[in-house]
Amino acid sequence: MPWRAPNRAALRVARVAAWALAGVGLAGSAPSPAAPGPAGAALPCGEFAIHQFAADAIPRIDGDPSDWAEVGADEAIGVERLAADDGSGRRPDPASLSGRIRVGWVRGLNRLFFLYEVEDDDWDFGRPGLRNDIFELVVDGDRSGGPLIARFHPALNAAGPGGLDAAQAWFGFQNIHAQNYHIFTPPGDKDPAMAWGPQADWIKRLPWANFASRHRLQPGGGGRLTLEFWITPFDRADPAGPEHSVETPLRENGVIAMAWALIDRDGAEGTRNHFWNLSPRHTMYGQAAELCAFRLMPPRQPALAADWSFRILDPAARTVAFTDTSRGTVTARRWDFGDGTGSTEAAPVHRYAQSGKFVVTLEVSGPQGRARREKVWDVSFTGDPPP
Ligand SMILES: [Ca+2]
Ligand SMILES: [Ca+2]
Ligand SMILES: [Ca+2]
Repeated sequence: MPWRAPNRAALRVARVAAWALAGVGLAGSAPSPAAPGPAGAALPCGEFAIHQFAADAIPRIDGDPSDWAEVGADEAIGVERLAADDGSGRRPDPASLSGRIRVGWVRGLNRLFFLYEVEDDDWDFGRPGLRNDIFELVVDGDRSGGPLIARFHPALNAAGPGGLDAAQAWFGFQNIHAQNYHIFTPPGDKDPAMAWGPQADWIKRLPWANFASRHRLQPGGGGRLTLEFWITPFDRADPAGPEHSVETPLRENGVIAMAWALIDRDGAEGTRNHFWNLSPRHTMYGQAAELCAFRLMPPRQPALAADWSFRILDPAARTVAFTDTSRGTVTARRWDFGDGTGSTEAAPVHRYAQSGKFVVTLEVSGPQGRARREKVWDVSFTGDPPP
């Protein structure tokens, strides 16, 4: 079923309880709106930085961390920031677990990149099932809040209308408006992660996710794991498939909700197990309001780069709305619409007197200098002329 735009009433309801709309009752119908979460909703921890990579510096998912060198130490989150969430405030013993995690994004891609560099004295992997050292990651891209796993749905096993059984809560609710991944560190022969919901067959594959790790670890031994991956945050991850789902649009300076826990299993029978949590709330794994705030950072050293977008408002009248989308500090701009006219506005609307195909140029200037961006025939009202 195709996605259709939500009406305004639905959006208003969504702001009240986006998580409730996201799942049960709507499964199998059109996706619920990708509404923003409650503005400024308080999250119990943060704010952490998501480093912005330039389009020509996107990390390659190969387990080689060298492409992350530009991420500053202030943008890395050390394992020492994690703690037990039982009120004790205990933190990991560096002899048992240490390292850091870095998160990145690229403007224009709805993907979250991670570099996980962790040392453990006793890597637990190679056994079947969930018995593994695990990086448990929870993402709520639009900060919809509320529960995200079936077990926490307030109407689970409730009598009467609105009540759901465990299967309904699983297929109609789990991981839909926010997502939980149990990433195996390292996976050994397993799939890289357990995606904890009925979207598992597609959500952890390309193009929505990609994982690679490098290590020389043996089960029960110590050492360093380097894991590199990306995932896609979804406002709605529909069990019916990606074509029914809505990615979270990532925007510069936007704040998403996210947290993770390192489940460190040490000792032959897991007698020394720890759940080291970035959030102070234990149940963040299934309660999106208990996640931390992460900001999608602007570029560290934005060079001046000219760019612009356009939208044809009326093809018959040939009116076009242009928008300056340049990066860097712009103090002056000059449009050449390709028909002998121009403008100095940031977002001019122009009417072309004649039909045709146009070469439009924007030149911007500021303290960093001057830049131009020309687009050939993007603005066209007719087919191509004969060669
Ligand atoms: Ca890499
Ligand atoms: Ca350990
Ligand atoms: Ca371990």
